[in-house]
Amino acid sequence: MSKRYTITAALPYTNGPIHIGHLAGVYVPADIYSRYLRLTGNDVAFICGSDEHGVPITIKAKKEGVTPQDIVNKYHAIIKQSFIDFGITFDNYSRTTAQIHHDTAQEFFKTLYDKNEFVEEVTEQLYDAEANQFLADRFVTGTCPKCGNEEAYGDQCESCGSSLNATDLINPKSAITGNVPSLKETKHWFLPLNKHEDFLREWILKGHKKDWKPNVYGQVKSWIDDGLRPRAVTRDLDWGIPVPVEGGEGKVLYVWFDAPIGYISATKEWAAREGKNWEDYWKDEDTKLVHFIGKDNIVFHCIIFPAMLKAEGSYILPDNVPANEFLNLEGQKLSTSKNWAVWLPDYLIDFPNQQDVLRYALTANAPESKDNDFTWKDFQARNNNELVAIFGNFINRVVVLTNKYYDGIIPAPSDYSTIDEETLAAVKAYPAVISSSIERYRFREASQELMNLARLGNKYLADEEPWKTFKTDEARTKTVMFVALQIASALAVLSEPFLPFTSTKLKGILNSNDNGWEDVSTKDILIPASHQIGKGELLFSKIEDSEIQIQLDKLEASKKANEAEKKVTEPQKDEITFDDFTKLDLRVGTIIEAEKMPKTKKLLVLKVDTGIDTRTIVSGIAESFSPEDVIGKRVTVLVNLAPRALRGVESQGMILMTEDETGKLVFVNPDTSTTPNAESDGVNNGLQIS
Ligand code: B3M
Ligand code: ZN
Repeated sequence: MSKRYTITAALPYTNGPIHIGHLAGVYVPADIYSRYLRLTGNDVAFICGSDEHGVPITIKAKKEGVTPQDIVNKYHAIIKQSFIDFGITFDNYSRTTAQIHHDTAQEFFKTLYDKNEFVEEVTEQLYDAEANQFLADRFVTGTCPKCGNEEAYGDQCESCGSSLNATDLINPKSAITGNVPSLKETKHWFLPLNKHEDFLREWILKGHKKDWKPNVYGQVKSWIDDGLRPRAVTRDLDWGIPVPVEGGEGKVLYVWFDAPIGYISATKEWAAREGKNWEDYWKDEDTKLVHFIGKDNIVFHCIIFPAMLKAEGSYILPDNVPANEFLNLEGQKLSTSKNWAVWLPDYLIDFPNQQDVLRYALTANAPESKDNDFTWKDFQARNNNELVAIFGNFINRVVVLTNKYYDGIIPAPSDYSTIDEETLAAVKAYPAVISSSIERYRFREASQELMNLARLGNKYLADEEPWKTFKTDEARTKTVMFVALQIASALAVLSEPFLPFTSTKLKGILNSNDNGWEDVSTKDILIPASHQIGKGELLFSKIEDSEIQIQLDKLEASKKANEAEKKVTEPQKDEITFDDFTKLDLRVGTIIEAEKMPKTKKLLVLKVDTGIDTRTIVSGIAESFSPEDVIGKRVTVLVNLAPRALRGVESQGMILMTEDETGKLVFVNPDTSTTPNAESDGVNNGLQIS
């Protein structure tokens, strides 16, 4: 029986392209679910759009010397195209700078304001006097009071997911000037989440939310158990949606207040275009609302937005929020700023028309219950060992043999053997098996069930060997090929949510597009005898090691660039005179003994023959060199540095070190033959000073 669904996918920030982590975490699962619901006859509004407000965009605009609108216009177009390229079938992909969104968000705010759902309060907020700017959200970083993450933001800690007020941060630092912020009074409107604690506890913890994923339910429970606090829903910023009430001049709606309302405004926009009633999708209790997000957005979709909807009073609440965990790349966290990512536009350049390969690899390895790692080797294996060797190989054999034996005309079967009947019965079971996984948001599992159907086809052909019976038993061969073509037709239908481009191609090859999801389990014949199929084409092609190496080299280059960038070039110190310099007594010495300083990670205790004497020098090079590495090494020694006690050992001098282009610690190499103690202009104790 058809139901109505509103499916939302997190609105991507428009301060950069999207990468494989976004696809794996949010957009591919949401698209699989939406395609499946449509295929099974439901009324679906699949909604998304660009999240165009928020501090990251203003930071990027400042950095590039353009306006925030320039930034969002650029990336809105890039992101929207990426979703089209990867077959993410939103019914509407809108944007939060659209007028309809400004109107909807301001109206929503005004409704809560008029219902006295906000607490209006003048509080002290973090302020950067030099930048003349209040510091909220990404304008300030500091240590998370919950988990100690030192790079938490003013509104959220991405490490533990906690939502924060900027004044919660320990050792806050302005992201604009680096200054320690001061406090300054300002008025804001707060949503008193504490007032909604009982409702949230009832709705989620006591209510029927046991079917929420454990990673989601667990996070929400811990926040509610910790006690909820009022959250500011306005900001002293100039980029965003103006606060539509008295006293709101110079203030905008907090981005996480306006963004989720973006789902509603995008639905309105779509419904108006399609002649539908948007309220059916947001105010009808029979509509099922499902939010697809990453785990860092759980608090906003399970606590804050539901509290807003509840306070407004006329909206439905989410039925489920199947948040995924994070995807890592080659063992490291995906990072936009470190360019440690696989950007969707770049992928399509290197792997043209292979969107389904990435969709499949990301689904089969999705971070559904824990963070997971994307490796190019796994990507290659998923393609070569599954898509090519199982799915593609089966289809290719069926199509080639049908064309070779029967000119592409499907032969009529004779009586089915037991194996035929068992195989066709197994095929009929797959819609329910895959449905069960999809309906529980287990898309990894569902994708493997689809691959099992292709395995069934391969096994059937391998067991029945029509290429052998063709010469000896015409009737049997026709029956086997007929059965194999039914399996191929089932794959064409059931693959659509996962491999939409392949499904379309396969339906074209079979010249058949009139089977629905349920038909695979109800119809005895999906594709009839005498039907003409096409010549066929390879659905997938092998990915060579060389193609993978190119990707690994790209990441290596990113790593090197990051290391080079990390080497912050310290500003030059205060100028000294030549006289100051001549006070330094630099000698060429030789390390004759070396040992690690007990209980320390960084220190080596060295015995150095300085040419004057043999002395002990403690050097912080243990993380770069082992004692064996340095014995016998000629080094540059500052011998007239006042002795210092380090961990109880007196160090009588300093060995000069520097860094090479990769940031690795190296000795200042006294590669000179001049004997020590030669005093003259420009030569200071054996070291050539140019
Ligand atoms: N713009 C995405 C993020 O936090 C955020 C989602 C909004 S959904 C209403 O990466
Ligand atoms: Zn934290």
